[in-house]
Amino acid sequence: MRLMPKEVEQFRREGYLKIDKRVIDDEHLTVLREHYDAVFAQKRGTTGEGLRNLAVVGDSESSEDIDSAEEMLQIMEMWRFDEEYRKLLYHEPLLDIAESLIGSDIQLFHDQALYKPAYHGGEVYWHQDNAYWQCKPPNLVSIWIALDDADQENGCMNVIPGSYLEGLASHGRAESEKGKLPALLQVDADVDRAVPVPVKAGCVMVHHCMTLHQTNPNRSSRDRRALAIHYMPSGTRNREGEVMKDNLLLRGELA
Ligand SMILES: O=C(O)CCC(=O)C(=O)O
Repeated sequence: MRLMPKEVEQFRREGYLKIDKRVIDDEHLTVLREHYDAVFAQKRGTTGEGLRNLAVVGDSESSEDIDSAEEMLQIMEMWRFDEEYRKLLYHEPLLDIAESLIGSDIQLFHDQALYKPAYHGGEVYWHQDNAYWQCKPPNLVSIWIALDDADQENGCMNVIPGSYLEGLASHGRAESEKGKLPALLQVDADVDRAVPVPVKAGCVMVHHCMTLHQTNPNRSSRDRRALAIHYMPSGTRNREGEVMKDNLLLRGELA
């Protein structure tokens, strides 16, 4: 599923791309949803083993503080907990999309399940991913996979087209009307330039690690389950300046 030249051009211009062609078929989607729910159910019974609520307000993000009134749930490294998600890292259509944008030597930076439950799904504030990651060079791309239809009612992605060309903005701790959110960063964004990116279940959107993006709370009656896979060109350095040679090689060769 290599991207067409015009899609690559659009990504280079805007720093994101919505792909309406199905990347995950219905049967695969059913399996992924079942396994997603099973991992979340299993993690809910534990503390400190991968599940975080990014909507927690306070000074610490420990799981004891989980405020179930608002939930922006995250499981980092989903592939380590479930074989279906490990296999998904090697799903050819996803790697073809990544290869069209970052070349043929592709490593996993990490993946994350991002779950906004119906009625009380929390917000993710305007940010650039590389404000968290500080990777060098900042050439990573993320494929955000919708496991449910994601739209403006249940918290689809909003992006600022072209923002990835404008450099890294200075981020601070996110703050809601209830207080500071220790797990999230936030930056001022020119919301007049924002565009929503609704994505149907089984389809994806791709964004550059310098693209400004955000998702709204989910007050609808529909869950919004998603998985983001963050890909890096082999040879990328972490915030300490070290080449991340131990990260999984998904396609091609190590630099
Ligand atoms: O899924 C969300 O609500 C936020 C996703 C996000 O910020 C990301 O994939 O970088």
